[in-house]
Amino acid sequence: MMKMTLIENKDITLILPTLNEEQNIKDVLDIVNNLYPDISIIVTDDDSADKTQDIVMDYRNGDVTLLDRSSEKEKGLTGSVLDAVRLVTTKYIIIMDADLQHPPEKIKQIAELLKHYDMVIGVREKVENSWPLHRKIISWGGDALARMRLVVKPFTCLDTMSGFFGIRTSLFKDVIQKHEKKYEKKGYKIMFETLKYIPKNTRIGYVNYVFGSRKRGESKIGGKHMIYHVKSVMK
Ligand SMILES: Nc1nc2c(ncn2[C@@H]2O[C@H](COP(=O)(O)OP(=O)(O)O)[C@@H](O)[C@H]2O)c(=O)[nH]1
Ligand SMILES: [Mg+2]
Repeated sequence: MMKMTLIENKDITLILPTLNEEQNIKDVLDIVNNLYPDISIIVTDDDSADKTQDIVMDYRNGDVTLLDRSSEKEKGLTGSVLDAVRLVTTKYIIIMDADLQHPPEKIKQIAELLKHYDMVIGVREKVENSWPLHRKIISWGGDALARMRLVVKPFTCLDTMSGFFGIRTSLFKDVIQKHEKKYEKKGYKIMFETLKYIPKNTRIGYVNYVFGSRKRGESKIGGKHMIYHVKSVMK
């Protein structure tokens, strides 16, 4: 009889990067723990000035670890996720924003596809909020540059600018070990950077999602992140 390979919640670590998410982090942890009991969660925080870290430390549901990067000199979203990956002991990793713009319900679909693919990318089929024009241009331009950079690859990524994705831990650790120095640690585009370095034969799956609007707190993305992205495209 063929053995069914099911990915269980305990095989997954969810990495949530945070910077001043006191208004969102408890809801995110509650929703994820309710939907996926036994999942491991790492909140990787870059010295939030608000109560984010206190909320995570006091949180008593499920398996939640706080990675406190307060003493880290080089802060940044990508660097904080790379550090979190080092702590992971489960077979699979899923990275998700901690502001509910990425729908936690989609974790299930990403996990299911990880049975068949090495990496599963969340593709924004719709952006719910009304982004200001400059933000649209940044996103469109960033994607165009990233696609050019990836043209040498035997795959076409359907959303290079997405921050919601899952990956086999051993593959991710391998890529990071070999290419860590080249990652733009202060940047936002860790998924794109990983695509630059993954082996040619990596099997990539896709899951569509609606990029929701940020209901609480503020976006931290700014002009400097565009520069980090351009630097990354050129590397
Ligand atoms: N650890 C860490 N997390 C960050 C940093 N900047 C943003 N984040 C988190 O990364 C996620 C996406 O950031 P956000 O500002 O919402 O970007 P946007 O959705 O593109 O506007 C959120 O969970 C943020 O709290 C950072 O420098 N370090
Ligand atoms: Mg956001």
